[in-house]
Amino acid sequence: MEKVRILVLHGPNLNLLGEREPQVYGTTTLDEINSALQSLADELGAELKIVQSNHEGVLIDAIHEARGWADAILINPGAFTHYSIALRDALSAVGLPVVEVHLSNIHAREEFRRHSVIAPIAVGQICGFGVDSYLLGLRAAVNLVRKRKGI
Ligand code: CA2
Repeated sequence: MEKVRILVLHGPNLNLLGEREPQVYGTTTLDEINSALQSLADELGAELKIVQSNHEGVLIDAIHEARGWADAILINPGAFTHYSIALRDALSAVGLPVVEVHLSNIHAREEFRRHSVIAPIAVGQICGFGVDSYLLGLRAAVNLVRKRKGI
């Protein structure tokens, strides 16, 4: 079975997961999320490249570098979700299918979190399921690549 390549991006402050605000974001650490993603990727026949950064430009560079390698992008843009036109433009420019995920239900939180500038250029958004948002998002990304490429 041909491998599907997925770039996984974690935005700002997600490196703090499990250490602060467990009532909002849970007790799972980013390393644990990445391990769960890797196990699922192995099961699904997918290859992952995982990047976390607190810097917009680093995320944008990773998106540019995904051209020619990745089949799709799974991204939790963190707070950049709500205002980074630069991140949206980069995602849009590379033309790869994007799955947006969030640990929390952004639509049930403060008004400023209810709007995503990424959502209109994403294939879809999954939010509110904690770590499962990522796992569901990975399944969605792999399935849509297999369907589009017929592999
Ligand atoms: O729910 C999500 O996944 C978010 O993308 C998380 C972002 C937030 O700005 C978005 O509105 C929704 C924040 C990630 C910050 O993560 C922390 C983890 C531990 C302690 C503090 C922040």
